[in-house]
Amino acid sequence: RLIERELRAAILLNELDVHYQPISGPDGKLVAVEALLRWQSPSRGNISPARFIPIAESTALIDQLGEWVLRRALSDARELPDLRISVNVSANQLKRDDVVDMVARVLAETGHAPSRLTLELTESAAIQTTPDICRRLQALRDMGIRIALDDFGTGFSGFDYLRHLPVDCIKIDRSYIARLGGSETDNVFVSALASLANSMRLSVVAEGIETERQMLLARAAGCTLFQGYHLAKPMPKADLLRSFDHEI
Ligand code: G
Ligand code: G
Ligand code: NA
Ligand code: MN
Repeated sequence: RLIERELRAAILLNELDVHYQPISGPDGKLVAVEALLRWQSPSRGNISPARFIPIAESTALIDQLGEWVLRRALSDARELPDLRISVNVSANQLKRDDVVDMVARVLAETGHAPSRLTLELTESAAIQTTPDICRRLQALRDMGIRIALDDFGTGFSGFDYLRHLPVDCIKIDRSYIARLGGSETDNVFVSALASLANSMRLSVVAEGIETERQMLLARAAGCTLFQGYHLAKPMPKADLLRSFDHEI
């Protein structure tokens, strides 16, 4: 397919970039950044990962792309203060047995402690809860890496994943956060998800916080970490570095 060929070329031609979106604690203090792929194609303009990731996932290209974004994010992180780095991992990447070695190798190459890294497991395709997948996730956790379930509450079977997959964190999908304050039911959903996660000793990220009111309600509902345009948009590394200068 055309876009698959172009995407292969884009990696070689350096058309891909990584932006970073802050994740904050309840006090607004920055604790982590999420790495988000960006593709600026000279012919097609900006192409969203929502479009090209599924295409990469339907081929082996997702493995190459996944390694590329991890290496870029961890290299960039050498210039950042001591924040955690969240990198998205497609469930498809976990189908390969060498994924654990790949992550260990990139961490060693870039000189980071594994505890600095969170892998966000995304499920544009259903995640298989096979013993092999669980074993790979556990091997990553044993190294000290955190595993987050992304977009929790949407998609295939989040509760099933929570029961079977070894994880440290859920990220409540932004569609739930957007409805906070809408009705009592909407608030109850977020509280229930956060309470379930908290009783499993998992951390809970509220995604897509766009207003101060959503921030207050998400905090009241028991979310422990916060991400969204109200706090900061995804930005190039240079802008992120500049924002630290202002703080000093
Ligand atoms: O940043 P944006 O809203 O455009 O991202 C759209 C989707 O693409 C999100 O679901 C996000 O999780 C996904 N995405 C962004 N970067 C990566 C990446 O490096 N790897 C994978 N697998 N998904 C990504
Ligand atoms: O699927 P995932 O949660 O990884 O998607 C992350 C995407 O969500 C990023 O591409 C980012 O641009 C987008 N995003 C981040 N914060 C907000 C927000 O507050 N509102 C909306 N609508 N999108 C957001
Ligand atoms: Na994500
Ligand atoms: Mn997410």
